[in-house]
Amino acid sequence: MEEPKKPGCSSSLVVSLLIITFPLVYFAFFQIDQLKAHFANWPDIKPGSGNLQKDANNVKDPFQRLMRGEQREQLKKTGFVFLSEKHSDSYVSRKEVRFDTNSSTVYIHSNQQLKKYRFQPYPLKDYKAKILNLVKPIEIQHGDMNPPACNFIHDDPAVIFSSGGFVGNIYHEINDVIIPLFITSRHFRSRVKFVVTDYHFWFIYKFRNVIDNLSNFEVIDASEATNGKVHCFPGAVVGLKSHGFLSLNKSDNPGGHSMSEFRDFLTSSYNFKIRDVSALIMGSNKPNLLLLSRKGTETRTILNQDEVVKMMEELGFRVIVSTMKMMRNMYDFVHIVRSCSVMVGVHGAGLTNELFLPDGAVTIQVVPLGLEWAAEYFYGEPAKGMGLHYLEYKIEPQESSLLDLYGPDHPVITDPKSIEDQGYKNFRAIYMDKQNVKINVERFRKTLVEAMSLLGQLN
Ligand SMILES: *[C@@H]1O[C@H](CO)[C@@H](O)[C@H](O)[C@H]1NC(C)=O
Ligand SMILES: *[C@@H]1O[C@H](CO)[C@@H](O)[C@H](O)[C@H]1NC(C)=O
Ligand SMILES: CC(=O)N[C@H]1CO[C@H](CO)[C@@H](O)[C@@H]1O
Repeated sequence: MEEPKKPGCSSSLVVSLLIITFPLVYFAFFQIDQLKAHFANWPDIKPGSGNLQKDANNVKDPFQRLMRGEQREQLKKTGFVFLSEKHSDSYVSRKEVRFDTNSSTVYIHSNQQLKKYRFQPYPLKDYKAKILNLVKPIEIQHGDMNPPACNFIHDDPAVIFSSGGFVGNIYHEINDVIIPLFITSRHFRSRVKFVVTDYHFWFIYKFRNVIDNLSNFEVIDASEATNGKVHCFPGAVVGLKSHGFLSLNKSDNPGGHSMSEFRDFLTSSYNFKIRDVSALIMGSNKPNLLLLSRKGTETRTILNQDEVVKMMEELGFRVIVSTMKMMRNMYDFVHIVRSCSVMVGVHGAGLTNELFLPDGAVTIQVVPLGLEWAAEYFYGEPAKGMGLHYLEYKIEPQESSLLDLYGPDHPVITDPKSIEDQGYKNFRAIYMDKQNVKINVERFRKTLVEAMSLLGQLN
């Protein structure tokens, strides 16, 4: 993905549009003890002391794949590289790494002059100010110093990353952590340990199917709870690589990881039986349509949802309306998504679930006033990259709750751009946080008919 194409759109606008709601109290729904039992059988880490000599000779390639050219030469020569890229900073060491979780410092001893790097291991580098207090920085000390003794010695390399930031919002969970984790670690072929700063157990649990299929080992919690522990690894990647919003670039490092590979990986991790939408709509079954309901969020909800559902049913869809309760169980929910030929939602994080739709399915985004660009950029473009059909239904002023609030002649209605130009905070407060939609069912019907025809259900 490229940077925002829209002229005059600032970085802070981009990220702020992303931050939709704050952590749903996910863990509250789980019996933590029971779940911990799930992890109890994973290979354990070995307690130890003293020094670790072994370098990661057996895993040279996975490190080298993360960079090219001069940097790769530097890695071969010195064993380490600091990578400063567009979306993230990361540090790669093929030499022994000691991570003191208490001070959040990574030590790599060598005879070279001591160098220090400090960064947040979270791939929203472009939006540093926004994640400032949400991601604990890591300091790297490389060179001539006295590293602390090891409390734990590991035989496999580590990928160290944060599960803080905007985790709690599904868009960010997948965009900021899960896809970058896949990009950074897939080619280690599960012989890699994940060390998580700003650790949230519920997050690791929620994405256990994905994480279990990227690493053979128990996730290591590097948050405050484990103060005073020094973990030693034969090599490490600190920080995650990102290729841009909800996307993967096959040509970029480490190479070969495209959106289609990521979707294959999801298919295997979640054990999806169906790949292509054609397998769903064979025979006389009505195609399933998932309507992402934002009821309970009080913004960007469909005020006449019942009427909309009725129209969809009349057209021949079997409509499944998502509820908050349904979404709490990730595994079950993504299987529901996979059973659908069409997913419909008003602009918002729920549309991230398009990742789980079968190939050839249709995403329909309802675009409220003022949010055309964000809609296209965050969900429309990515949908096309996923092998999905993508349709938009742009609402008209009559369909926005803002019309009642401001009247037809107010610039909020007539010229959203002018409001945006006055600053993002106010723009967001109006268009993102205060806008519901009352859909013109007759007009929307045409979009649904188009979806039907894309599915080959109309002659
Ligand atoms: C943890 O870090 C704090 C502050 O840097 C330090 O005072 C304390 O001694 C450290 N604790 C351990 C067990 O190393
Ligand atoms: C993908 O990566 C390559 C190599 O880094 C780069 O030249 C290209 O511009 C990237 N494509 C996109 C769409 O970002
Ligand atoms: C448990 C699980 O989902 N394993 C899968 C992980 O990924 C590999 C390679 O894609 C699959 O073959 C496994 O079935």
